[in-house]
Amino acid sequence: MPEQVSKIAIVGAGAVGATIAYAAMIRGVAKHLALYDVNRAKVDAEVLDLNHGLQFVPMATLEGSDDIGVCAGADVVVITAGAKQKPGQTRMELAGANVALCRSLVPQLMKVAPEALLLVVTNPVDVLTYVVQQLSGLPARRVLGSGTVLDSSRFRFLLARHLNVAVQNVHAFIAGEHGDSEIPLWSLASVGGLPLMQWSVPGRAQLLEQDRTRIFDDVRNAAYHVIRGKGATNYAIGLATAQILEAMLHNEQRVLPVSSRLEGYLDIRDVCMSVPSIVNRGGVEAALELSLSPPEREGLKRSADTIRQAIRTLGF
Ligand code: 6V0
Repeated sequence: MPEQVSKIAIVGAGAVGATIAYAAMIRGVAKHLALYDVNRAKVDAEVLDLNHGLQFVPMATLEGSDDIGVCAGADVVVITAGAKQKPGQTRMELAGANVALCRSLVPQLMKVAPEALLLVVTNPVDVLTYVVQQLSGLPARRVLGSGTVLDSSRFRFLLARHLNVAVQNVHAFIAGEHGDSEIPLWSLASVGGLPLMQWSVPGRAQLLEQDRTRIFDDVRNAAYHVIRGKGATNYAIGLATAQILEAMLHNEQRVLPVSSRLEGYLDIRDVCMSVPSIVNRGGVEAALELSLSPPEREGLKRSADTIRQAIRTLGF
């Protein structure tokens, strides 16, 4: 069987775009990587630096340009271009500028890479996933956002550290907006098959209500802390995005809390946000209908309302 050759194009070679390229390259996600950025000096420098490391990773080629034509033939286009949060700024405050960017970017992308799946990372990611889907005219399943994949990994890290168990054995999701209205799905969280709400292991820390409050606050405020210290978040989102890309390009059928358009999910419609969903070569195949607790259902609905209101304010 001929080897399947795949290409990822990344729009925006800033802190996030360059780190996604680095993570994808190390994991050997695709044979070809392309970076596109309006800042020629920046994209050239990032690609040169990454190319100098090719000897140490699985075989791949890497190119960059300030010409969008470099994205031609991509299987997946990752959108990371645009304004980012300044210290203290919320993700929603970026909406106006980044929607304007998408209005000019998406029609150009549809010309050069009409077959691609689109993966939105730029914030506010749920609003932009909806906007990009509308502007592209693509079926909903072909446009997804990185959503709360990052928030869920922050959640799992903090739980694992508190309980002193491996992060790989903690299964827990943050759902809803990738932002201030997100919610933790405590009722479904588990460690090695043990529901987290029943956690009690001799010699280990308990998970009291005040611990849960503190852990979720730390998840929700994580980006604010990192941005205050270093001006951007890049490593974890780079790895999270590389995993989403793998799920797509390698047809993994992986369950990830990506952002996608919901139409009738637990009575939520006409919005993009994150719930655990099956991701494969076609994009988002299905959002899993979970049996949530009443407060979790209410929380998800409120989060959907927040995102939908922002979408309407922007004229979509
Ligand atoms: P950055 O380092 O300022 O990079 C942005 C890049 O976009 C710059 O290199 C610009 O030159 C480039 N750019 C601007 N306009 C265009 C255009 N029209 N076409 C091509 N390139 C363009 O920002 P950073 O990389 O830190 O963040 C990028 C976006 O990702 C921001 O909106 C962040 O808020 C968002 N993030 C989203 C996360 C998530 O979990 N979804 C996580 C972290 C950051």
